[in-house]
Amino acid sequence: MFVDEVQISVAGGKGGDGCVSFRREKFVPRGGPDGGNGGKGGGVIIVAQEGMTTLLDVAKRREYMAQNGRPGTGKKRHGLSGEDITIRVPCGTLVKNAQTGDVLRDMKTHGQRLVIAKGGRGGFGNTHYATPTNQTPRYAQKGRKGESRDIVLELKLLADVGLVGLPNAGKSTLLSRTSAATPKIADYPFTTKTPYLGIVDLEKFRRFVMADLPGLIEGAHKGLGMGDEFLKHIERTRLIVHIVDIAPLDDSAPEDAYRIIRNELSSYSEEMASKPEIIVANKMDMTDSEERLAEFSKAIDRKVIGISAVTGKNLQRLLTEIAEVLWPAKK
Ligand SMILES: Nc1nc2c(ncn2[C@@H]2O[C@H](COP(=O)(O)OP(=O)(O)OP(=O)(O)O)[C@@H](O)[C@H]2O)c(=O)[nH]1
Ligand SMILES: [Mg+2]
Repeated sequence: MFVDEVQISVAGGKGGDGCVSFRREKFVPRGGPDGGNGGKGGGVIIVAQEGMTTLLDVAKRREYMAQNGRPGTGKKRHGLSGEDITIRVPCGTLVKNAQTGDVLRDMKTHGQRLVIAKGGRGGFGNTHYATPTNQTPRYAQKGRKGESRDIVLELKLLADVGLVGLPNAGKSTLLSRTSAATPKIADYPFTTKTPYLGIVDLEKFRRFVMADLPGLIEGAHKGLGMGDEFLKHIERTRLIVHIVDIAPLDDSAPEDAYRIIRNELSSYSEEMASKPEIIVANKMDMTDSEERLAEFSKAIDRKVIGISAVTGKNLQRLLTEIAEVLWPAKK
């Protein structure tokens, strides 16, 4: 499941109180003040983390409270600072003020940090207040409260493009060639077990998220091979890239493979069936592929882009075609 919106409360830890204390030693009847400062409260920090694709982990908790600072103690010992809490979110997560909906930050790049709730300052111990005219201050400062707020995390990393096809068509290979994602690739069907996301960077400011789905089989829409679960994840994509193996080992016809998947998409929902689709013939590095491609295109009476996810052939053209659907030129 992609969890794409979560509301949480965050709070920095309270600062530790300062300490009132006086030196007590043998032979030092009236020792001076020696109360230490309180420690700083921990902060709550949001960090963008590459490779995460859902807010599922974040959603396991409603409240994120950092640790309080420890109070100061005698002998001028300062309290320990409270520990920070780090909330890791996928790159592309918007941090919003839950009350107003204002975007506080777009966590775009890996490692980007946002201190969302500062910890409170620790209070000064009485040592701090000693002056020549008041050598025995009997007060210390309280620790300050940490910041607290309600925020909404919203993941914008929903897939724009969904890759579908029979098992072994080369979906994961294509994703790994066009993004930094590293899905498992192998020469047997059902290698991919769960949807996988990759970010494809085009030119500046243009990037899209592509979801690699596990291979679909006949009956997927009814739940065979968990196909309905997977199809759910591409419900909100704007475009389907349908990959067909142009030279399948069992010599089956590419148009049959194509129709099986089309049938699953339309049985799943009307909406799915009517999504824009780019048809891709993969493994064009295999022998006789040009002839096969021509036959295939003719059989289904649709335009087909021939690529090789392995050699990289025509990948740029495919990405350009995808971009044209996602960012149509204004007339
Ligand atoms: N010759 C050739 N082999 C390819 C090409 N693309 C993928 N393959 C091979 O096809 C096999 C399946 O590739 P995957 O990318 O795992 O296929 P998939 O569609 O993700 O498969 P599932 O996850 O099982 O649905 C692997 O052995 C790949 O190396 C290609 O362009 N040319
Ligand atoms: Mg795969």
